[in-house]
Amino acid sequence: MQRLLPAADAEPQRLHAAMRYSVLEGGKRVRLLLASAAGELAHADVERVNVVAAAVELIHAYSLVHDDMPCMDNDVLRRGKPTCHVAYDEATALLVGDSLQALAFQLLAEHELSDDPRRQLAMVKLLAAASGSRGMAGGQAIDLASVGQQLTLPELENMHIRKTGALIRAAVLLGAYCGRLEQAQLDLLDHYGKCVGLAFQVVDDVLDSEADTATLGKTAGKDADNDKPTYVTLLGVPAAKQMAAELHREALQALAPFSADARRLHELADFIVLRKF
Ligand code: GRG
Repeated sequence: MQRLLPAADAEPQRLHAAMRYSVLEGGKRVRLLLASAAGELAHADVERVNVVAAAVELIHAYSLVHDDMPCMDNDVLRRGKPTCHVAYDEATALLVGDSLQALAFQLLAEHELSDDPRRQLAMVKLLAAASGSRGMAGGQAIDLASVGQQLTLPELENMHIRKTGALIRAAVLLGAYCGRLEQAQLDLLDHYGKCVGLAFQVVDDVLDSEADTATLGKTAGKDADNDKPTYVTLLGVPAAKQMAAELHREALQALAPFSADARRLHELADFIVLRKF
């Protein structure tokens, strides 16, 4: 990503410096690592996998920059540092998000990612669908509309499958698409991605209620402060943890046929569920 982002001294410098700040300064890199591990399982070319992994991470970084802005979550801390609009300004943060999103699709368009051009087009479509109004942005819209509302468990799940799950699921598939796998194998990985994507959010809700701001590097307890429905408010902490454990088990089950090739995806599922930050 150091290499793929515009240099901080390239014109317009302030925007490029803010883009680099928002992408390169910290973060767990879960989506990037999932794409990379799925590519490894598919015996894909590493350079190709690096491009799709970076594209997914750029979309994620854009979503965090916009999510933190005063018109959305209005947060001042991200990855242990001032959020983009605080470190720079609101207009710059808006443009950072726009530019990171555009750069992600530029990367998918300008690098050869598959021997089959139809597969490459499908990859562009997959990332667009995961990011757009039926995926992450749509989930965010439902999230904003849900403040102060009571959601049922299926409604909450629908929101999170879109807001958080869609991009995580796409990360796994995009990595896998760089290699050559049978459709049945792709279906198993898709199921793995769906399970870890939802598990990620369930764990995020638990951490928001249990961990402190210093550990998370972002403001803890925001969901309760904002009166947002979460797995914790709906189910309570023990049942939310139980749900994460079940999703974890289901994700590992999907990996079973790949045996040792799936070692890194296995480790990432463990990390997603057992993480403390
Ligand atoms: C603004 C279109 C748009 C979407 C925003 C992803 C998102 C939608 C908002 C982020 C708010 C949030 C806290 C969501 C919960 C799960 C989540 C995505 C947490 C942040 O992801 P991590 O923990 O972040 O992977 P790092 O910093 O490690 O990359």
